[in-house]
Amino acid sequence: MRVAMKRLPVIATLLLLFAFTATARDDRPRGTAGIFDYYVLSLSWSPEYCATTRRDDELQCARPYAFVAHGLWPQNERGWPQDCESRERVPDATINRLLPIMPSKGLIIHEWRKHGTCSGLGADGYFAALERSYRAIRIPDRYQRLPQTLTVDAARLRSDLLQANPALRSDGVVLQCAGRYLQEVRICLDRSLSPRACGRDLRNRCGDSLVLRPVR
Ligand code: U2P
Repeated sequence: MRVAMKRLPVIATLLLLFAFTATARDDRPRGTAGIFDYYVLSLSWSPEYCATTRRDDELQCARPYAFVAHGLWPQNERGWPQDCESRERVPDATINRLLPIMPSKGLIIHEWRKHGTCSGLGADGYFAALERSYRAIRIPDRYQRLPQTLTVDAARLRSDLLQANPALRSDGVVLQCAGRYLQEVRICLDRSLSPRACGRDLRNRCGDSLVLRPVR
């Protein structure tokens, strides 16, 4: 009994530590499939990803991709649900069909587990929605073939995108940068995949002028 009492502070410290690391590791509770407000279609500027991220992803970075599909994220007006319950796996045929626009098998599987499971659509329905929303966006020619680094005003990039896609709303497009470098364009869509305004927590993270690494 006395030994147990002596160990009490140690046990209490261990319990506190465990509780703290569990919270730090995953502060987002599991979402519920199908319960969300809208979607964010996230387009990644592949040259930036390939220049800055350590990856074993030969396919994406061995080829001259420009904007690739990062994901279609079920989103709430604040925050987003993730890692919803599902035992479904992404069929190989779906992966192969997706690779031309989302050129990483690892990313496809990750996006399904983290976001797709929350769509409530099942893997086929989710990736069909992702494909449909990606293909509906017209990327202006200027950004498809970019042999040299391009420095461009954020306002110009936004207006080019809006001009090429008149249905998009200017409050439905947000840019994401790392320093001056463009990483992503995020486009907000309602649950039927029509353009809508982004939630207030989705903010532009680029300065007035930004840099696109070349497509090679
Ligand atoms: O921004 C860093 C990563 O956080 C996840 N993210 C971000 C914003 C948002 O609205 N929804 C969202 O999921 C993304 O994580 P990933 O899907 O890449 O694991 C994003 O890359």
